[in-house]
Amino acid sequence: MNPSLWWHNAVAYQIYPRSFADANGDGIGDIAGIISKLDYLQKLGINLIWLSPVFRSPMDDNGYDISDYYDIATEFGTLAEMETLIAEAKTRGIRILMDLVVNHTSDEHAWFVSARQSKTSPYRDFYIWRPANADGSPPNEQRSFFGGSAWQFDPLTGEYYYHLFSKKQPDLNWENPQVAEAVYTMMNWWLEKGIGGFRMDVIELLGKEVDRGILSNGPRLHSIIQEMCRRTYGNYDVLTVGETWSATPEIAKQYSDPANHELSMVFTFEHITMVWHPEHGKWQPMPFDLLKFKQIIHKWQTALADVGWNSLFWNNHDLPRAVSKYGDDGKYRVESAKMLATALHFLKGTPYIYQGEEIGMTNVQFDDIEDYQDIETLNFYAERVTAGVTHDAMMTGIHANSRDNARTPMHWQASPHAGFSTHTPWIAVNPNYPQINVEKALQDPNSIFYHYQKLVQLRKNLPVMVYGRYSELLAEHPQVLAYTRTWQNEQIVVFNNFSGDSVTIDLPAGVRGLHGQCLISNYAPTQQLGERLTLQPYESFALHHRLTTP
Ligand code: TEU
Ligand code: CA
Repeated sequence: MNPSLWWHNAVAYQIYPRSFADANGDGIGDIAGIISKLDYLQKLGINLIWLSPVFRSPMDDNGYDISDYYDIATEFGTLAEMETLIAEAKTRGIRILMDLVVNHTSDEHAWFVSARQSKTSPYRDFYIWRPANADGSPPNEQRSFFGGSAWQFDPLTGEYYYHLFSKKQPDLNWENPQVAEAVYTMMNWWLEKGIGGFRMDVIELLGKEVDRGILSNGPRLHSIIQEMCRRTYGNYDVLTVGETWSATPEIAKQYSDPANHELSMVFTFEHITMVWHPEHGKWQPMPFDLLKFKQIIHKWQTALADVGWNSLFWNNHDLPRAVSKYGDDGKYRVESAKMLATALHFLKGTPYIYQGEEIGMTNVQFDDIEDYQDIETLNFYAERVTAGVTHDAMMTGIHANSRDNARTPMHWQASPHAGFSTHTPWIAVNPNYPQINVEKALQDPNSIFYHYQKLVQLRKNLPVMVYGRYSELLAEHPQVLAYTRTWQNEQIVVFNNFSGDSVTIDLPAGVRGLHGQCLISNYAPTQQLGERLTLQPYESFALHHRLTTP
């Protein structure tokens, strides 16, 4: 492992610009709003921002539908403001990761506008077109991830185009080398502006073979990424993180092994999708099973121990809030949010905090489907209710897993609209903002915020937290996630009670009786272990000690 890579001990913070901070009072978050909160992020201690897309976009999928990669969405600001954001972040030691969305563009991108005009357009082959079947039906049965067919008939030229997401997000044709060239030019243009790297949207789809029904992990995928690396970010000291829903540990290793010159790391989702129903997916959630969760964490920590690198996250802009999904967002909200933070940040990899996680923001439960804004949620609601699923059953799934759980405005204050905006926001605020907000968190030395601040600081100062070998403890315990990290003669022992019960455990030989320095805890600090350990509801702590040489 090369210890000189700056992102090994970095902590990232994800911003969803539409929902973060609105500076000009139109109800929509913007770049000026982000700039106004950089001091807050510096106080948290993070040194990397993953910025969800801010490019010019008709916002069919809140910016994941880009119509101009070289400009900023009008509602978010200007290119000059983006440059100011990069510069202002830099003076605070913060780098900015841009969201690279190149599986598809918007249908309003100039390439697609030209492509659809005629079969002889120079951009026709930038996208994926197929003739209709003899009866006029689409070329095949493939479905879009947002519901409905993956094929959209375009009457101008009488052919279908392919879209894995909404019909306003036509897929680029990565079999056309001109697409790659155009994307490299754009990536280098942003790299020259001094960005810290890229988060790469659904990168695993780039090698797809549509006619054979191969979507993820297509045969050309890794050569596409290697060439992209060589032609663009490989020439800069930046971080790249790919979004890869179907990566196995072996595939993740392939992406993130530095010898392969592909990506710094990938986001993998096995710990997320484990509660999705095998057939009905996220709309019919299954109960959380800690033993299964622990096996998944263990598997990934072990597989990438020596080669490759993990990213660590509990939530993002597509996922429910961590404290609601894995903790208790009622009685033990504060304890369980801190426990989840500790459990994640002591693992090996680069942690990503999603906006609002650091104050323990929770899922939202709107009663009315009209209050939801997310295209995926709305499409599936319509599709399934038409197919006979009841409103109540659909709302149960939406409350658990709608992407809007993550997208309600950030809570800055107890004032109207949570201090996010002076105007009614584009999506309703979570009504619990008077209790859960940044202003309150900053005034309370025991807040979740300061717990995160401490974790971020510890990672900067403790090589054992970054490079230590991970080893599992109490593998069979159904309520407690525990592990050690060991580096040279130092060791950190971490216990996390994932339940609302107090739990007493018999400690294994290796940790019995040890004493050391309690690095962090969410109850009174524990410095000394006996033969048994009792953990309070959601209690967690990390103990740092020196190993005596045998
Ligand atoms: O997400 C990829 C993706 O597959 C999602 O649609 C995912 O399946 C879903 O959100 C899980 O609930 C990325 C972005 O993160 C997402 O916001 C975009 O909508 C999507 O790509 C299209 O760009
Ligand atoms: Ca605004």
